[in-house]
Amino acid sequence: MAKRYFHYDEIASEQSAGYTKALGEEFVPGPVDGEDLIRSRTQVAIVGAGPAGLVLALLLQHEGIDCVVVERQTQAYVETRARAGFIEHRVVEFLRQHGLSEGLDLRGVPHTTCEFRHGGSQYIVPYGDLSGGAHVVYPQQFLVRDLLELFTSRGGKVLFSHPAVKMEGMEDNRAVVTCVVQDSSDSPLQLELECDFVAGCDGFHGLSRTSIPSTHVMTFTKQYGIGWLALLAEVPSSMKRIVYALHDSGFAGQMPRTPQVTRFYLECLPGDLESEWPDDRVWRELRKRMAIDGENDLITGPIIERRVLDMRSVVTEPMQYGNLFLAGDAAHIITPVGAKGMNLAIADAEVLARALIAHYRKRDGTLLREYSKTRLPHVWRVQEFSDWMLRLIHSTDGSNEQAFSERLRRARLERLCGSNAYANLFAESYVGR
Ligand code: FAS
Repeated sequence: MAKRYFHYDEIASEQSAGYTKALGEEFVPGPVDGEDLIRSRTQVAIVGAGPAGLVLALLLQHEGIDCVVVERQTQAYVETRARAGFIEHRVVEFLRQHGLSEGLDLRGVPHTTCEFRHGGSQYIVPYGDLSGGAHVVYPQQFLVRDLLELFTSRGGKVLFSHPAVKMEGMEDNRAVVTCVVQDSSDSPLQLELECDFVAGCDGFHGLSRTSIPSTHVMTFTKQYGIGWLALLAEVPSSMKRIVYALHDSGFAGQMPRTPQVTRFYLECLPGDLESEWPDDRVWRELRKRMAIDGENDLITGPIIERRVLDMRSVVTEPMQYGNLFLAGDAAHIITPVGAKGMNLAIADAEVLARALIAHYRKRDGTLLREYSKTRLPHVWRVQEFSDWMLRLIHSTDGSNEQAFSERLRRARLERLCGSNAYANLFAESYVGR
């Protein structure tokens, strides 16, 4: 059974034309020497074209380290999937330092204040002044599009519609990632990507984390018993900053995204159906919960996306197994409360890239061996902040001491707005300094 090695350049360039098209005369779809398999080789196989995978790919590419990104979805899907939008100060600095911030600098909007509303009053926290840092609002899908464009324009290869279905050999330096090549033909081909290292950047529902034997990992989960209705509305933001409204009927939040689209969140019951939240009910609840002295400045319009999210956080330890390294949501998920998910993913990619570069440039594997130990303390610090923030804006914390929790929430808010030390701590964690 002969296996043919094709350089993925050949594969990728043929992908759009579909595998049916001959690669020169010798390649036809279907059985090849009795084997409908393509084998290729790279130094680092990156699974997943989200923020973690693409930042890692660009940093490795810059150092001339060979890598391929395989992505389950199509390019169009990846470039339009709306998720996060708040980029931390530290991450903005990092992207600028590595020449990855052109779009963000051109179209991103800096933010230095946020607002809490409670009992009809508003409290503005000037976290930028307090921390010396700023967030930049730049939708995740825009950043992903920029990173993809940069990576491919510099010759990088992303194989879209290539779901990884198997990972093996990570524990004995013979790592192979097997992907199904989803193309128009009715006999899917398989691509086997041999590599030195696998970067599992395929999100929480990806293959990487589940490819680690359960005896080698511990998973820490926190279920909050709180649901969030995540909304995108085709309206400009009514308030020019992030607003957290703490209302007896539940939390409501407004997160600016673009001049035309705004992200809203509404606390709901976990397991609520999107169909139970038609537009008029959404706007009625948002108006009620965000009102100041009964007044409201909310601009309403069509809801273009709604999705019920279950508030939970999960951390996997360790974030590596042999030559497989997890980054981003593949290793940990966090509630969107503190807008930390994407920022953590990029921070993982930064540290993993540094470790891989040290391995290839200096033949020094120390940083790789220490990768998980290096990342986990930061991951847990951010989880701790997100947990604190969740308890600040919700009176429900899944326990049945509702009234007690409500008093605690009020006390936290009073302290945040009354103590400089508390506000400084909040600002530093919130802006990610
Ligand atoms: P990603 O999930 O972004 O990317 C993983 C990629 O791997 C995907 O493109 C996926 O298609 C691909 N993949 C999966 N399995 C694969 C396989 N077997 N083979 C090949 N490819 C595979 N964070 C915030 O801070 N604020 C928010 O408002 C916010 N909103 C969110 C809303 C939603 C609905 C979700 C799910 C998350 C949200 N997040 C938010 C968190 C989000 O930003 C994530 O933290 C961030 O996308 C993580 O980036 P990655 O780790 O790169 O994973």
